[in-house]
Amino acid sequence: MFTAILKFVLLYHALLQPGCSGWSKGIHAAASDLNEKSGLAIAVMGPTGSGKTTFVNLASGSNMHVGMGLQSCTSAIQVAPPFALDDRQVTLIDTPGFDDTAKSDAQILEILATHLSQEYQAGRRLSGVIYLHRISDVRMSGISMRTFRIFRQLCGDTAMTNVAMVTTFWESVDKAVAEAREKELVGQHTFFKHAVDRGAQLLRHNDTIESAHAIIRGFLGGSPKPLLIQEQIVDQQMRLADTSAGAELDREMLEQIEDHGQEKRILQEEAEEEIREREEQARQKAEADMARHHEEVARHQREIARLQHPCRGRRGMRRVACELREL
Ligand SMILES: Nc1nc2c(ncn2[C@@H]2O[C@H](COP(=O)(O)OP(=O)(O)OP(=O)(O)O)[C@@H](O)[C@H]2O)c(=O)[nH]1
Ligand SMILES: [Mg+2]
Repeated sequence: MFTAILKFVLLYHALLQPGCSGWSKGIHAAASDLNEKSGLAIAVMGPTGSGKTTFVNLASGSNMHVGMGLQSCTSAIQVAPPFALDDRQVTLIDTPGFDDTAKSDAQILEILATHLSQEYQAGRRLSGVIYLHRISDVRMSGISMRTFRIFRQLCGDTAMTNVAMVTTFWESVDKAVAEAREKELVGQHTFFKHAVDRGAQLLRHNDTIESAHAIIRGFLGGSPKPLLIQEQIVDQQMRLADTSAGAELDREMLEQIEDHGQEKRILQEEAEEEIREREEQARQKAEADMARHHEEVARHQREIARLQHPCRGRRGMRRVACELREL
């Protein structure tokens, strides 16, 4: 199933290059120029619109295209020019977000997997992964959870110590509300608890350079670790569809297909019920029309009979008088 879907989306991907891909393509070429002397490499991931490109721009002083409307923006990997932080050279890797408006999650996973395995094969390791999540989201939607589950399988438990779960959009929400949401995120296994229990940091970003740099500083003392997907594709020679992230995506897609099937069944039942109701209403109307018609006919027949026999129904002298008048 996944392989077929993946083939389709790759073909689709080849035909379609949306929105701000011009930028992305130019910067994508720089990915191969990234060498070990650049120092620390950190990937920034997360759902579309969570602020990945904004974060990378802010921290690195770049000017990559940021989404302004409802459409997803970054459609390919973008490697920002390295910048100095303390005495290290930091390279941030901006990624397209899951739940993209123009690309399926399978396409996004393919883009991430291709880049990550190429880098790993070339001996370049990530020192960290930043996963952004909007604290302004009223609830952890099904899409956010799906995105996070795929991300978890992409990193694997061992690499979680090199992950920072970073919440964004703090200034867009009342602080008490945002703090309550943060508590919920870290308290539930279906949300971020699983990652935090395995060593991921939970941090806040308040959209300033200082906060972006403070988050990155957390990685300076650590050592690079391969992500699970890198080991599975490069070391274990697995096909993307068979990797943990690929299998997770496959599961998510099957669930979605089942949900759609169920939704379709409900809609079909509702449509059939409506047709039955309309048919019943039409039948009742036809019966009422027919009864009215019979009543009209009967009335006309009574009128005709009265015209033909005007004295019928009268008795005694009144009938005699009537019949005399009719003569
Ligand atoms: N208020 C607020 N707005 C933000 C923040 N981060 C990003 N934005 C805005 O959110 C919008 C989307 O930001 P992007 O940086 O393009 O998001 P992205 O995660 O790169 O999105 P994709 O490229 O589509 O995956 C832009 O209008 C940003 O200005 C933040 O921390 N606070
Ligand atoms: Mg972006």
